[in-house]
Amino acid sequence: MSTGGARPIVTVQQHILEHQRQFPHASGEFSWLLSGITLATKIIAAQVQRAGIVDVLGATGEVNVQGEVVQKLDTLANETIHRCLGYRGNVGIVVSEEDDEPRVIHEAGDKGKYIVLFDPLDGSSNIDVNVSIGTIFSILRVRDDVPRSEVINQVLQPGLEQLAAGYVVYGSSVVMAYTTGAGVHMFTLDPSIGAFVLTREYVTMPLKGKTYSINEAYWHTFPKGIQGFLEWAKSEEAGGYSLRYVGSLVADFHRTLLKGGVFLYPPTRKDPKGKLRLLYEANPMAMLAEQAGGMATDGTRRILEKPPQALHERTPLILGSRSEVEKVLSFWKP
Ligand code: AHM
Ligand code: MG
Repeated sequence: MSTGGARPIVTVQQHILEHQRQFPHASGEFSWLLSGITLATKIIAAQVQRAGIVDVLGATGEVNVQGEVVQKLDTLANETIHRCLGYRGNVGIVVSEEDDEPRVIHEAGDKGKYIVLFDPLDGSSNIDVNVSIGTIFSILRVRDDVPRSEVINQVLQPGLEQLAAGYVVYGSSVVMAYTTGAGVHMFTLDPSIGAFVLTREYVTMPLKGKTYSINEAYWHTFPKGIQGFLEWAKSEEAGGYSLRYVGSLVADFHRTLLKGGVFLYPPTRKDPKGKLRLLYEANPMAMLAEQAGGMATDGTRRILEKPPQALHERTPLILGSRSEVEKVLSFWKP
């Protein structure tokens, strides 16, 4: 059909359906699962945009399994995702940053062949102050070689096994990025029609950038090599880097993906293994980064190759343009 010369409008649903033919795990079920995630993020976006009008700001008074203060929007986002995925027959296990244990939805057979892992609302400290926050997700397939009753062993798969990964950033506009291993694609939520519309296909991360992104307040507790890189980045020799740090991984990664540069969350005195979680923060971002031509490492190995040992395991994370990540590694040998 002719579009009369105008750019065709493609929604995320259409895009997934068309593209699933190109990858080996193609099935209508998989796009059904992804559409559960997009539905949840639209509901979360609506809540985020009305924060302050409806009573969703502030803390719940609880502390999660990671020892962090739980915000009302964290809980709301978590339950929204569970509600949207709970009735999709193909979801077997759901893992969330906000839950101590995985939730088993379907225990056997084809009815639950996917595992969904997510951080429902990343960047919680920014919720109350109208700064960008996000949702991160990762999808794995249930393993045939591990009994379904061994739920934790089912979930502890290295990032290379991810079938898909993505995020939604609730910023000045709401943008979703996803990959199924065939490039990174971006969609912007058009609030007037309630649909994510394709805005960028096959996104590539610039090979080099001019931004480094780190919480430099922890300087004195960083490894010497990281301090060395930061000194270099500020030197005349480096040619003029800028520091940008939102404090929401999703927002900092989104900028790095589009503009290049490097994001760092190294070991600190408070978090000797880094702060970010391997399964639902580092792994999905690493898959997106690599699919866009970038790199993701913990300083010693590729993030996607790390065999996870625990559900809420943390990892150091150096993520971004190849040139900058390699530069960091030239200073830092853990
Ligand atoms: P959260 O998932 O509890 O929000 O924590 C993760 C967030 C990331 O979004 C961000 O990169 C990091 O924590 C910021 O930590 P810090 O305040 O130590 O710089
Ligand atoms: Mg998070």
